[in-house]
Amino acid sequence: LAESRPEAAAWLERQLAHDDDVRLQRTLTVPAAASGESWVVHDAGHGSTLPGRVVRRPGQPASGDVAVDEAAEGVAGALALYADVYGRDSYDDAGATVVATVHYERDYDNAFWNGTQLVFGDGDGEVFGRFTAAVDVLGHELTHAVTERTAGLAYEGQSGALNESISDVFGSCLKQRLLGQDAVAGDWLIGAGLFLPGVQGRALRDMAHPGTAYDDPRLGQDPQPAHLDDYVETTDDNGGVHINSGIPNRAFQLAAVAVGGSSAEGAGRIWYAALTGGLSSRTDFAGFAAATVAAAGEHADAVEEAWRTVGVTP
Ligand code: ASN
Ligand code: ZN
Repeated sequence: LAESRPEAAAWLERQLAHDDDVRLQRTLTVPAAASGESWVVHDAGHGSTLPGRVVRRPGQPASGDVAVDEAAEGVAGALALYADVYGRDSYDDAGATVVATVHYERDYDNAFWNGTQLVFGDGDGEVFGRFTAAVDVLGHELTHAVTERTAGLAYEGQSGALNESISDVFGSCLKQRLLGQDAVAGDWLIGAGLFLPGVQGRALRDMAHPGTAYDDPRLGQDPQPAHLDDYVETTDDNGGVHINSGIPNRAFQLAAVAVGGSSAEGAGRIWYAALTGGLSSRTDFAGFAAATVAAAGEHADAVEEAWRTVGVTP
């Protein structure tokens, strides 16, 4: 493994070094790197000019800058997930080089895909630490690029909440795969470890229990609904795309456990087939649910039941 996937092995070692829970997890089972894996990490030096200075490419040793190395290892792992499990050659399925920039601006509390590349802030140092620390967030951002090139889900209302959810789905699949966890063992948290000590919260979102990830005076309470009855109608956040994603997130979590095995190879394959199966950009929850049921084969009943549990009729 260390010879075939050095970045993935380094990523797990880094987790083992700083996370007691992770230390209890089983061994890493990331397969060999796809040939032609292509990525590059840049350093913005706390400025806002992108992409910044090149600091690491494939085959080069760890840089010693933890944000650079987390970005490198996370992107390599994400490319391996897409290549090895879904047969996808980078985000465009044509081998595009994944460009990432770390140390973006100062006290920057987010990570994003800007249409061309990944960008990571270092956090403000009070509430948030560096955003490369959460590999599921990295997978979330790269998945925005995949969605853009496939279903092209419009970033508002239900299609926007699906767009957000699909990023959480494959971000979680990435994290669980790198940790060698199946759907039952996974914690289903997005962004665990981003909050610094003193913040009342476990993560940005909880896919298994939407609405319970945090409750802090500085952040308020996690606003995610866990059922369609509690869908939040708002004009903020493009119609609550980061809020209402709780509903399809929980459907995926339930489906992943019902299908069983690894989330990436089980329910993840069904969600990937739906995402890439020719959906319209205005697909709503029911339309996406129907696409997953249609792609689920022998698991169709289990997938339909997962959607019905969150109030969505495929
Ligand atoms: N982290 C956010 C996201 O990917 C950044 C954004 O684009 N609003 O959803
Ligand atoms: Zn997002």
